[in-house]
Amino acid sequence: LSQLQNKRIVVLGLGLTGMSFVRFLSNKKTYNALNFAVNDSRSSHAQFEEFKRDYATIELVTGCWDSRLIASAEILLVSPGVDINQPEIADNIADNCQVWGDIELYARLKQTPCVAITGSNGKSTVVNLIHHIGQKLGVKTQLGGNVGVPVLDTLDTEPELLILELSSFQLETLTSLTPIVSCMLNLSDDHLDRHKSIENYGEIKQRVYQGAQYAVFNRDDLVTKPTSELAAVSFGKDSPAANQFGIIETTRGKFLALGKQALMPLSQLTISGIHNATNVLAALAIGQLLKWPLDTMLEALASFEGLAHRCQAIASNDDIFWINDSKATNVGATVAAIEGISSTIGAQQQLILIAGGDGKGADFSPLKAVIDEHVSQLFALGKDKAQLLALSEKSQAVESLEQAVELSRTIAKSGDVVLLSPACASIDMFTNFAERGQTFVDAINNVKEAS
Ligand code: UMA
Ligand code: ADP
Repeated sequence: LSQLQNKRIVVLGLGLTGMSFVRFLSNKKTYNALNFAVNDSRSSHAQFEEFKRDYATIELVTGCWDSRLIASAEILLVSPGVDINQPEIADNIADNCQVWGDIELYARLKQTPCVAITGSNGKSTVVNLIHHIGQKLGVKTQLGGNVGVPVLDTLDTEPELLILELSSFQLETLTSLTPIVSCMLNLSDDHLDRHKSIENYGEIKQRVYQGAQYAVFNRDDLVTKPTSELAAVSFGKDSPAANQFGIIETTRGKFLALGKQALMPLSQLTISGIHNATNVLAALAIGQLLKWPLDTMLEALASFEGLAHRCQAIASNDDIFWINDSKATNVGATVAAIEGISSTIGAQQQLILIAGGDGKGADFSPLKAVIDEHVSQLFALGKDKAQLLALSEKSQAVESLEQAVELSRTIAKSGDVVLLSPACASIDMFTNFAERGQTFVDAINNVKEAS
C-alpha cells in the first residue's frame, strides 16, 4: 500500500474494473482513503450518475481523455478496455508515471496462490472447469479477472486458489503476477483493431508465463509454447507422449489420455466438440500440476454443466435444434463450433448459420472452407455483414437477429440445426454477448408461440 500513498492517482475508465478501483481506493476502513481522480472518455452513462451520488467529492472528468489529468498522474490505473497506446493517452503519460491494470495492482498488494489462463478462446470454460473440479475436491477456489469478477473486489476473501482468466488487455499492463501454473490455450485472430498484428497479440499473450512456476500449453498451436525456459506440460488432439495430455483411439472409441493411459471416453464428456475435449485436457493438466488427484478430477467432470451462450442447446417445442453460441466473438470460435457440431449431425441434416457483428479488424477467410463444407445457408447481420456475405453464395443479409430466426425457421426441416455463432463482437447491435444470446433465445420462443 505504501506504493500508493501520497501519490497522484488517476483511474481511466469507469466500468466494472473502474468501479472496483474506486471502491478499493476509497475504502476508508482498510486503506485510509487515497487521493485520486477518474477519467472516462464517454460523454454520458448511467454509471456516472451513480458515481456522482456515491462519490461526490472525487473528481470525475468525462467526454474526452483529459491530457492535464493524465499528465499529472504518478500512478495510472487503467481499465482493460482502454487502449493506453492511443496518442491522447500515450503522449501525455509522464516519465515517472507507473501504469497498472487491476490485476497488476492486485499482484502488488497480495500474493494469493493462483493459476492464470489466457488464450483467444476457451478461457471462461477452462477457468470454470478448474473452479468446478476444485470445489468437488474441497479446495476453496475463487474466480477472478476477465470472467467478470474484478480481482480487487476479491481482496477481502482468502481463497486457497485464485483462478484468473486474463485477457490480452489485462496482460498488457501486467508484470508482477507469480502464478503456480500459467496456460495459453490457443491463439487466433482477435482484437486486432487494438493489437494491430497477430504477432504482437501473441507476444502480449506470452506474458501470461512471466513469473510462473509451471506452464501448460497447446502443442497443436505452438505459439502457445512458452518462449522462456519453464517446466511445461502440453495438451493436444493427438496421441500424447509420456506425461503429456492428449486423445487416443481405442477399441472402445476415443479417450482422453495421459501418455498411454486412457482416462475417460470423449462420449462421456458433458460439453461437446473436440475443442471442449481440449479444454478439459488443459484443465486436467493444470490440476495435475496443482497436485490434484486425477481420479477425483475425472469424477468431477461428470457434473460440469457447461456455460450459457457457448454452443448451448436451446430447448424448443419444434423439431429444430437451435444452438446459442453467442460467445463466439471471433473467427476461431465459430470455426470450432461449425466443425464440432457438423461432426455430430447426419449427412441429411442441414446446418444453418447466423453470424455477423463487429469483426474487430479480423480476417474472416478461415471461415470460408468450413462454411463451404458444412453450412447450407448463412444469414449475416451487423456492421461487418458484407465481409461474411462475400464468403459464400449461400448467404443472405438480414437486418436483425429476429429476422434471421424467422427466415431460418422457414427453411429448416425437421432435425436441422440452426447455429448462432457470430464470429464477431456484439457491441454494434447489443450491450454484450449475453444480451445477443438472450435475444436469440427470445426470438426462438416468440416464433414458437406464434406457430
Ligand atoms: N472506456 C473509455 N474509453 C475507451 C474505452 C473504454 O472511456 O476508449 C470506458 C468506458 O466508457 C467504460 C469503461 O471504460 O466506462 C469500461 O471499461 P472496460 O471496457 O475496461 O470494461 P469493464 O467494464 O471494466 O470490464 C472489463 C472487461 N472488459 C473489457 O476488457 C473490454 C471485462 O471483460 C471483464 O469481465 C471485466 O473488466 C472484469 O475484469 C469483458 C470482455 O469483453 C467480458 N473482455 C474481452 C474479451 O473477453 O474478448 C477482452
Ligand atoms: P473465452 O472466455 O476465451 O471467450 P469461452 O469459454 O467463453 O472462451 O468460449 C468462447 C467461444 O469460444 C464459444 O463460442 C466457445 O464455443 C468457443 N470455444 C471454447 N473453447 C474453444 C477452443 N478451445 N477453441 C476454439 N473455440 C473454443
